[in-house]
Amino acid sequence: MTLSPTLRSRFRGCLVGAVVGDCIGAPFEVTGVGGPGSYDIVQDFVNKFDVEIDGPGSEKLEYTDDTAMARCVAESLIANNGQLEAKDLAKRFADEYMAHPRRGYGYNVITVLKRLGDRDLSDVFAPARSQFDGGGSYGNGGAMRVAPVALCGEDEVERVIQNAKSSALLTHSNRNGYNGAVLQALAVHQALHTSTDKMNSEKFAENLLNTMREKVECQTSDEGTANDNKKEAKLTTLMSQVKKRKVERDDVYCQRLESLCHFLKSDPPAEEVASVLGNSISAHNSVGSAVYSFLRCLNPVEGLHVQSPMERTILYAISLDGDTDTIASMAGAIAGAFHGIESIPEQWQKLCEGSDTALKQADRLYEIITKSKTER
Ligand code: F2R
Ligand code: MG
Ligand code: MG
Repeated sequence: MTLSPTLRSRFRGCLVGAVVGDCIGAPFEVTGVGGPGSYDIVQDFVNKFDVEIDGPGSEKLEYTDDTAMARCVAESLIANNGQLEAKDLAKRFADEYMAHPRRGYGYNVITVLKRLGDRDLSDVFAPARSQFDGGGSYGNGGAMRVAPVALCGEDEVERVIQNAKSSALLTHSNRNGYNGAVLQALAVHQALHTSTDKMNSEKFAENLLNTMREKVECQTSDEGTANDNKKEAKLTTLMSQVKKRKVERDDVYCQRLESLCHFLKSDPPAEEVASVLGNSISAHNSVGSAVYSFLRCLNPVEGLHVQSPMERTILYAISLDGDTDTIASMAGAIAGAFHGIESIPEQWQKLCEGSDTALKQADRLYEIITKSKTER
């Protein structure tokens, strides 16, 4: 029987896992890995760390916007005793962007970050609402930074959902943008509270699917207006239209999770995973891949020669190609919350810029959460 890591170790693993995923994945966001499943290229890159860390003038792997924004979320939660304060978070995002604009931010979110810095702004959610002609962004920027919110969820799933949504809405008002953050936060939260000897990857995925179906994507625009009979009739019509492919389903994360559950049984090649679950900059085409990377890598992957499930998760996520830093960062946060800090090689931590800050922030959040629990 394997001993589960302590909760403190899981907090640390989560935030540091997100940083190493971002830093190791970032060089490939620009160059690509040469197509999904190019395990050798990613493995060769990591194998060079041995030489680089001891060599003269070894340079750190730099973090990008994923880590810059996640640090703001953690700082804000620490300053507000574990509570999510949207105004405070908005100011931190704006200040961070103004201080270090060259961290590879999404092309459109920059407009929002500049407006969040306006001292006269009365509604901090307004700039995000006007993005894309009022449609809002569905980029994965809300999801990539949400892990600290999940750490502060304690055992309240509703709180995780609400806070993940609020934190994302500051920049991403499209339902696929903020619901991606909700799914990522739920995955981190569930990983954090699953003991290693009770892990069952299929059940883990089914549980996420049920929560998204019952508490998140069930909320349609006419929510609360129709009575139960009318709702049921509408659902039956909708389902028959979906079967006839007359309308697109708007529960895109449930669709991704259904495919993910199927993949856990069928174990398709990386090309198929990337094509169905996605590997792009949009949240609905990347969060599912991060969750799958974690679950799939609990077991060995043919062609990926690494023993540790944590390391395997990061390498596999990057090997999906596309938005490599973000998919690896999200997968790293989930895997780290499950496997704990001991699973992340010290050498990786030393090489990745920002690991030390993530470690300190994890400890502060852990102290806040455990203190508030004992006081109740
Ligand atoms: N920006 C990048 N990568 C590009 C390369 C950067 C390069 N290395 C550099 O140095 O500059 N990566 C980062 O961006 C992603 C997170 O983006 P976020 O925060 O969601 O930003 P944004 O701008 O809101 O959305 C990203 C793009 O998605 C498309 N998009 C979103 N909503 C849309 C909509 N409603 N309609 C049409 N398109 C929409 C747009 O192309 C946005 O620019 C992470 O990968 C992070 O690493
Ligand atoms: Mg990035
Ligand atoms: Mg990215």
